[in-house]
Amino acid sequence: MKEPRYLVDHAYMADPSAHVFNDKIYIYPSHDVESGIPENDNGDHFDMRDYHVFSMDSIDGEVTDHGEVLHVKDIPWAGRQLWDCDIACKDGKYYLYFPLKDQTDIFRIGVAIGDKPEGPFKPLEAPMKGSFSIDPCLFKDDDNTHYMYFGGLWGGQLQRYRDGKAIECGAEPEDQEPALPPRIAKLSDNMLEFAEVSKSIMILDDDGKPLTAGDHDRRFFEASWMHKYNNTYYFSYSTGNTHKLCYATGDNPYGPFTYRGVILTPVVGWTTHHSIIEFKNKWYIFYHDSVPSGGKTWLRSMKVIEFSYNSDGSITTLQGTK
Ligand code: FUB
Repeated sequence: MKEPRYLVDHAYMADPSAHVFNDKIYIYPSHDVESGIPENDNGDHFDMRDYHVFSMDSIDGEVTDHGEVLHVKDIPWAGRQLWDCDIACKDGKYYLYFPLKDQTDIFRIGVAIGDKPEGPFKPLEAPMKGSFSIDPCLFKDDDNTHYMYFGGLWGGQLQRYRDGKAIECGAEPEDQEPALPPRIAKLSDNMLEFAEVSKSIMILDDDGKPLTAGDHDRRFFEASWMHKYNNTYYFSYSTGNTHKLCYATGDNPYGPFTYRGVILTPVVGWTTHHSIIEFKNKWYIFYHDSVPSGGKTWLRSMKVIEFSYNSDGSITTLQGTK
């Protein structure tokens, strides 16, 4: 696969979280809609109300839309805005993790359970204790331990917390201070709670110093993803207001991770967001852009492209659509 492929044209779908279950690719995107809410830095225009699941048997084959699998009206603690979700499978059950504002407009992360990868999913009564912010990414390590990475700045509210605790007045650190880190927590055996208080993920430069808050070209903003290649842990993420997908590598799920470079240059649209899978011995990045909607940043379309590693484990930079 040399050229990127848009996956569906009947709906706007963003933030695709791809996984392989039962030899098929399943995709869990955000479902973008025309909300009519003016665009702002808080992301109010991303007023999504449900999730669909998609599947494909081969990377260039037909994409099946399994329809609506969870709606905001069925989530007991819901306020508004279903943003980027992700999934994990354990003992034949599928756990869909989703960020949603509660009735006080605070983002929390909820869980919904299904019997099949294509859903439907039944939400729990309350969000996960200790969860906050957005963009959950689920990673199963080789020892079968599940971890959740999460966090996102600005509309994602990560700046309202320090060391996992809410602060009185949310703000980003000064430019020369360490950037606000994403979070990680091991999941409990039943997959419904954190097994530990979430921890910071440190992203370091080549000198071993934390990337600073003013380093907008490299610091973490949102859209965590974790994958493993040749026994190395690859933490990838969006730089938000500089619109890049970057990656950093480490030797364990908690890091620290050393910044390695850009995976994808900016796409059309403000946000950039991705997932990475290996399927039939090839590696793919799923992502989105706003080309089909004519550049409307809140109406995004999901795509896939193959990528490769260099002999030193670095990833060849892909070009976005800008
Ligand atoms: O889709 C809403 C938000 O936009 C996601 O949660 C962010 O990662 C960004 O893609």
